[in-house]
Amino acid sequence: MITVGEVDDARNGFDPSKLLTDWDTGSTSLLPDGRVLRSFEVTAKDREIEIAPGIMFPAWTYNGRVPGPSLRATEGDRLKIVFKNDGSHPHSMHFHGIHAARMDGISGAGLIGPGEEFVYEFDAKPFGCHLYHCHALPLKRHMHKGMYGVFVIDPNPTLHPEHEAAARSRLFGTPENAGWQELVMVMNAFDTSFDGENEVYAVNTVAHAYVKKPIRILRDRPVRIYLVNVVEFDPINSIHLHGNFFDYYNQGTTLTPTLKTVDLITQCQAERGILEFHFREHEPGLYMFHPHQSEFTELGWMGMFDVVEAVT
Ligand SMILES: [Cu+2]
Repeated sequence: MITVGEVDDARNGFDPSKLLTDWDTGSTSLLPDGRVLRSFEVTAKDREIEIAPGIMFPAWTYNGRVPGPSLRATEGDRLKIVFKNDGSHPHSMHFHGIHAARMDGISGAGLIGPGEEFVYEFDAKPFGCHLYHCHALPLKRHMHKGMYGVFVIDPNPTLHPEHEAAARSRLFGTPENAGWQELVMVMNAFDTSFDGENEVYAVNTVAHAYVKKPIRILRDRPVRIYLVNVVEFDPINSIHLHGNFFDYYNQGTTLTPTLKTVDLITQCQAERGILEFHFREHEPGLYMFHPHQSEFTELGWMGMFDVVEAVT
């Protein structure tokens, strides 16, 4: 039931197993008022990518990869994103966040032509699991060509004294955060025949990548997934975890779960959230995850966690 053959990760320039944990935290400096200025560089490029063995897709990318870089900041940072368009079409970066109209990534506000550059600047808020995507028209075409990525804003624990431990566990770079196994999963799909229907579905682009190379999970450490749905042409997507239940934080903007003890959540287009679970009481083995739209599963969106004892 899974794809036959191998995708050439080296030719693609990205490896789905590495995309799971590959965060771009930018470069930081201090502003005169003591705040952190966090700067990112993102370039739009045309790139043909292999989405299933032997199936090439003419993608439009951010930084040459699909999904684009997983941008990660801390609540209250001043963000500066230098966006260059080396592609063949007009593009932008539209952030799901709080910002001025002139930073919105629509026409007249950071939608730029080939060869141009724009700098988006705004404050990192609210904390949560967000996304960015191109907002050029036709939007569905620009998005589904690969122009999307995860945009996570970690909570600043000092601003959340009532849930400080939860906030610290989310804050990248803290010992509390290092205890978690964090994974980025972008549910995407590809219309390879350009008929307005998807032929290939995945998390992080390559069909069945995590069936062929299961995601290793240490049994004694908790798991946190930043999950975003960017599938075009199908209104609904979902994730179901086998043999286990999880807590869910819708859009990641709260420090207590919005759903407790569920084994499936549904996401419409651009919906996202954070899943938290563990396998402490499980025996080691392969635990499947997939959407409950069975068609998507057979066309590439399915994976496995390989739960193992802690390596000493
Ligand atoms: Cu675009």
